[in-house]
Amino acid sequence: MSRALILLVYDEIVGSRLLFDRLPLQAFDEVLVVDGGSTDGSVEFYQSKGLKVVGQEVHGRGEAFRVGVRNTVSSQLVFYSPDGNEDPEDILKLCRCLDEGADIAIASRFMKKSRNEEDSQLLRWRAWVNMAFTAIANVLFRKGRYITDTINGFRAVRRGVFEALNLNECGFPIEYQMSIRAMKVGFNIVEIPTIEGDRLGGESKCRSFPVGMGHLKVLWGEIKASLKKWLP
Ligand SMILES: Nc1nc2c(ncn2[C@@H]2O[C@H](COP(=O)(O)OP(=O)(O)OP(=O)(O)O)[C@@H](O)[C@H]2O)c(=O)[nH]1
Ligand SMILES: [Mg+2]
Repeated sequence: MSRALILLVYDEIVGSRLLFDRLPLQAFDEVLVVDGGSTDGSVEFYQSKGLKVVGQEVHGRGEAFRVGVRNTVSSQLVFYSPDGNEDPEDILKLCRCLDEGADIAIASRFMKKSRNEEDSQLLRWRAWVNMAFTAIANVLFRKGRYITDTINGFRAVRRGVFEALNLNECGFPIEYQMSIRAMKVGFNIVEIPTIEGDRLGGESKCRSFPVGMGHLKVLWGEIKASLKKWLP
């Protein structure tokens, strides 16, 4: 089974430098960097390491997923964001889940033995909103086991599964759209617990309010699509 590691990068020079040596590059047939328009030296950094970097004609993290898939050929795809949130140790664990039959393997921030970025805070708004979106997706669309983190983008996916889902979201909610559509079809989604680290440097591209609204829009779109199928 061939494997592609797809790095999603938009001005992540600090995390990229600190994490690079911990990436298990030798275990992959292809490594591709999808750049969202970095101006902080991230592109030059990866090029200096001999990696292929492709840019985006259309903006957005969702589009970056599609660009990554279009520019690789391997049957297993792992999406990794080098900003500090994602533990490189989990990369091969996700691949192993696919080896063992999973269609999608998600690094969950909300399982036993997991940690999410906000766990040390009293008010964990982002985590709560994430869990609420996940609960709604499970109630409405789940066919198999309960998925604890439908939103984390740190995941591995079979190429055929990614292509079959026909994802059209351009921004952050692509992960939610992927999870919901996979739940609807009944694809085998497996999760592993992950310890979410803090951002190592640079700035978040995820603005909570518009991204939250984007998730609502994706959810509504998926409900409407299901209603159209069920209603005469
Ligand atoms: N290629 C590409 N990468 C992106 C784009 N937007 C965000 N990213 C990357 O996607 C990853 C996740 O983005 P973040 O801004 O960290 O979002 P987040 O993890 O929800 O927010 P934090 O909690 O602040 O880390 C990072 O590695 C970003 O560099 C984009 O438009 N294109
Ligand atoms: Mg992040």
